[in-house]
Amino acid sequence: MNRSEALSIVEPHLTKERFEHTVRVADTALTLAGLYGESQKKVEIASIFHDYAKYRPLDEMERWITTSYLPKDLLSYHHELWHGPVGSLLIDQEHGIKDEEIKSAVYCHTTGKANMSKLDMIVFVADYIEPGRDFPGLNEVRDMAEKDLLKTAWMVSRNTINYLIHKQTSIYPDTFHAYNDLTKQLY
Ligand code: DGI
Ligand code: FE
Ligand code: FE
Ligand code: FE
Repeated sequence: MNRSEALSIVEPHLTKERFEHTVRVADTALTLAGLYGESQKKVEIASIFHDYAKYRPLDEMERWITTSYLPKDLLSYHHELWHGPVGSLLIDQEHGIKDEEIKSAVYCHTTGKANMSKLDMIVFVADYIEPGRDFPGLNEVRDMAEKDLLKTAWMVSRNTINYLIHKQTSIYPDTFHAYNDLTKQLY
């Protein structure tokens, strides 16, 4: 599957804004792949499909979680967390994408997880720093993305947890697992 095939598969599943975000995530992720020596092919497919399930009806996502191998604890957290795991399943079911590294990067792009691969970190970071985003402290993260991928993933994880605490929302265990694992690797 090449870039334009992948883009034409995801486009009808996304809003115009979300599709434009997806293209920017792919471009950002490809730059990171060049900087950190990751397969351009895998990075391209994973980033193009990362939000594939974003607009599936909630009852459909709930059904996939209930009836598949996906962890059931997702159902007791915010539904915004479902589209990564469900997306990793649907790209296989609906488009035959069976590469476990690609599926993993789609799976964990919102929360991160322990033991993230280089590909996981590239998609996780690209989703956060793509040029259409505007978060507090983002320039510091963008600067770090040119120097140290692990440290950048750590900053994304830290900022996300800080933001969620500020919002007084519950935090999914994988979000903490990502932060703890990256912290242990760095400090
Ligand atoms: O799909 P996108 O909007 O491109 O971005 P995303 O999938 O990375 O994140 C969607 C939202 O999920 C974002 O506002 C941060 C939030 N989020 C990340 N981790 C957690 C979380 N929300 C909750 N409630 N709990 C988490 O652990
Ligand atoms: Fe997402
Ligand atoms: Fe993200
Ligand atoms: Fe995204």
